[in-house]
Amino acid sequence: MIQKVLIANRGEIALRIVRACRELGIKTLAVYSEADVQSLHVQLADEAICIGGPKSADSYLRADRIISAAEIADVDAIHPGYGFLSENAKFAEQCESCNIKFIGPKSKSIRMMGDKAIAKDTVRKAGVPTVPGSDGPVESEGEAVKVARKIGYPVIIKAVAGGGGRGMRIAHNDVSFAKEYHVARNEAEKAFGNGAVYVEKYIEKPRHIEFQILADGHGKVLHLGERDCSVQRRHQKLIEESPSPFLTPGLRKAMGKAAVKAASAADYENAGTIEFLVDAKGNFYFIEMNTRIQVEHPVTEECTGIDLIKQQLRIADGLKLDFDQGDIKFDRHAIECRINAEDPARNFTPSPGTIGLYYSPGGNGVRVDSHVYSGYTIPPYYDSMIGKLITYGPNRKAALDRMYRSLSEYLIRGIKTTIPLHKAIMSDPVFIEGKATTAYMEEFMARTPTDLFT
Ligand code: MV4
Repeated sequence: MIQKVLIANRGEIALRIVRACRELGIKTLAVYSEADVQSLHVQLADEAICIGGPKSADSYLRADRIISAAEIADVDAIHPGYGFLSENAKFAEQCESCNIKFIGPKSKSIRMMGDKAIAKDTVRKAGVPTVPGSDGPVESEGEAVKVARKIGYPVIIKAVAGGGGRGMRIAHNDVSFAKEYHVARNEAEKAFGNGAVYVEKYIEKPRHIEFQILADGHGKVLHLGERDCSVQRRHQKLIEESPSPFLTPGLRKAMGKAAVKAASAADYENAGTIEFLVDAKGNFYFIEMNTRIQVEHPVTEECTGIDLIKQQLRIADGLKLDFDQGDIKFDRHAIECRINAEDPARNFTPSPGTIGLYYSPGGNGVRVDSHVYSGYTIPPYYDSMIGKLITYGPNRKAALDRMYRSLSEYLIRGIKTTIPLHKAIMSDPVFIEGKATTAYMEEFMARTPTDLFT
């Protein structure tokens, strides 16, 4: 049985994992960088070990130091959180070979789903709809342009090693294709050390809808419904909600089935997410699988009442999921706003610094996942998310009204945050009507005076 867990992460997710472990009677070891000494997860974990300098490359990405800390403190398992080493197949493998349980899927599944062309091919063969395009990576410009002409412009060129929107280029005709193909290859080579790309039809203004999966090590694979993540900017999600205001019961059922099929095809174990694009007509296409717990997991937790981090720990312990698909109730609406230390009126420039007054909202139907507090200094080395505000209620209107109310109560002085932006979005008719696509943020920023955010 898992008795002690090393948390290979920082910020709100590290704190979230400490909390789940504490409720299960599991001891925790925090590892932290020199910039995170005053972080709440370090204070609240049972033990803490400093693993290096402020830069991620000197600390949270140092697999060797993390595994050394795990051995010194004699932990049974490592929870990687999201980002950092969470989707690093080599790290999962190192944990496995050191007899430390990696709380996540098998390294084989991470590697397979990390290659976006193999992932697509695997789920397509299992009968899951994918976007029309090349069969796997394209080998030359000649082959690539043939595929582009066959499926018809516009097309999107994606890096096999990419994901999350990194290394993607759009082309509208043969001339732009020739250029974008080479840009995509060069960018992919530079960013991932792997220039392989594949081509697919570009779906215009799609919705980004993902399904939460839980799979145990005994062959049971369940989905916990969807999250609509269409409100994003430069591939950073800002708002996620469930259920999606766009899905009909029929479409939801078909996508849920497809998500379970996709995870089963990956021989998946633990928590994961199947990402789909959905076009205006309601056609849906698998695009990729995320083999980690995600930032937006609380949305699903508040809709279903299922604690996903506890389920991850149970699954890692070899236990069976003790409920079935039919037992999962979807009787609430939940929404999450990511609170970033950024100035939305100044093109989202990061706003690190010391928080003066901090007062977080509460009351009915409100959850705040955050590691910050009055007097906390946000270091400039990591991403700018300082908290997540989640509200829920019996229906979408109740959850949205509660979100506006909670945003109005949330006081963070001394730095700029995305709170005023979220208030403006909660008041926007397009968002309120549930009409947001992935093009929403760009359109919203273009028609909204930035002084609304100051
Ligand atoms: C696409 C797409 C349209 N067509 N694939 C973005 C995140 C990554 N997981 C996949 N993404 C997309 N894939 C096809 N075939 C649109 C997106 C996409 C996007 C693309 C370019 C610029 C902004 C975007 C915002 C959301 C989704």
